Amino acid sequence: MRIGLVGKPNVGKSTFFAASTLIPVDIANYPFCTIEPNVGFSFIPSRQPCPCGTLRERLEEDGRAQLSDDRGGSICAPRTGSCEGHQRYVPCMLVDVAGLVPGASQGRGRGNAFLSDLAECDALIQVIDVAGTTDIEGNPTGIKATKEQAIEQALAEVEFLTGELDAWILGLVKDGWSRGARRIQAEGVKGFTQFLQERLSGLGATDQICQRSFDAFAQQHQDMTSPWDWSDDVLMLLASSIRKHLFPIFIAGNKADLAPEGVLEHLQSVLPTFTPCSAETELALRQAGKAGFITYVAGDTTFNLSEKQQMSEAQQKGLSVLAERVEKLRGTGLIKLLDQVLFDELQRIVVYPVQDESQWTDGDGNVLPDALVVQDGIQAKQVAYKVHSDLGDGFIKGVDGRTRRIVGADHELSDGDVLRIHSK
Ligand SMILES: Nc1nc2c(ncn2[C@@H]2O[C@H](COP(=O)(O)OP(=O)(O)OP(=O)(O)O)[C@@H](O)[C@H]2O)c(=O)[nH]1
Ligand SMILES: [Mg+2]
Repeated sequence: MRIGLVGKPNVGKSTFFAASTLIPVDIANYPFCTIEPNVGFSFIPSRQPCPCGTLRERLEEDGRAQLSDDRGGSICAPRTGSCEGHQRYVPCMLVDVAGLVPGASQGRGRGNAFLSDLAECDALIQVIDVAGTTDIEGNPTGIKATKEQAIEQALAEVEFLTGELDAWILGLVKDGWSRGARRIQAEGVKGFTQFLQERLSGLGATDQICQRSFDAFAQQHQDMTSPWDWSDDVLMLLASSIRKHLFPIFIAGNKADLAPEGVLEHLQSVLPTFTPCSAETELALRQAGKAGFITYVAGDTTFNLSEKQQMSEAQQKGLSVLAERVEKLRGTGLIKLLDQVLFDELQRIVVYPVQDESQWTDGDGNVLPDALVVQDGIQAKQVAYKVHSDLGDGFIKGVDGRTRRIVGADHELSDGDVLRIHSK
């Protein structure tokens, strides 16, 4: 599962990436600063509290254990990510790619190489510049944009990206179209969606995605009698439907800290997936947190100054600017957006496989070491396969860690479930 950060050059994609992953990458105020994609994990707060809270209560009631109050009372041992105050952080892969310029689908800029960087993404976050600081190619404009200019430029960015993606997919579909047309004639819809899947498998298109894309297309274009005569407009309709299903796009309205008055409200009212963001602010807060100047919980709308650290006047001033910004913007938007993409759009839940159903530990006694991010509706046996193929092959039964009930292979898990798997 991965989310791609896309958009024209110089909008703050790498800043978004660095703030979310804390991986240092090149950031600069000129286009094409990033060429090769950056790949890394962001850790996102799970929606349900970590089961280590429930476990702790139980252990305390039993009066058996001396439990530490470090980490806000969390007693789990995450193998990846972290947990603080029973708030578990789960990994989500992000890809920060080179900026996209008009004409990329015809090979401009990084062209097709760029597009293939996106191939395996399940969803895209398009980072746009809501402050109008850059032109469509990412060059700094050097002038202070008006509200109208900023809105116009932001909407042009959104339109141009979907246009490029559509054109790219159209190219792939058109190439070999006579074969596709023949398959509609000979095998009907089934054969045709298979053709699409074969053409687009490199982009991560599944049967289901092709089927859904085709269904949506067919609602707008019912006539299937002579597909070899379909005009480019009709094929574009198909390409666009595929793009919508293959790459759901969310908009990060970045540089919100510099947006002229009224721009954010307007964009929010016309773009359904729009979230105002300030990647630069998030990056500064995370770095200040890491250096011990503040305590900042990613996604929060405030932070606290640390009493321990001595600060210079300049540092204090910098932090008060940041405080004003996060208060005004009500958070930096990054975690809010990632949460929405991961849990709402991609419908992921978090489940905790364990080996000991009462202690919720693995074989080495680690408490709740793994928090798996999986598709909602996943069944017990599928979870076993996620842990290890042997565990899936030899699946006998599961035990729900909370209720201690035995569950079968097709038992559907819920967000925050603990599952013990018995296997041959
Ligand atoms: N004011 C403000 N500036 C930002 C924000 N995010 C990024 N920037 C600045 O925007 C410029 C470009 O940032 P990058 O992250 O390198 O942009 P990019 O989209 O990765 O650019 P390319 O790799 O060239 O495509 C840098 O000068 C950043 O400091 C923000 O939230 N607010
Ligand atoms: Mg970059």
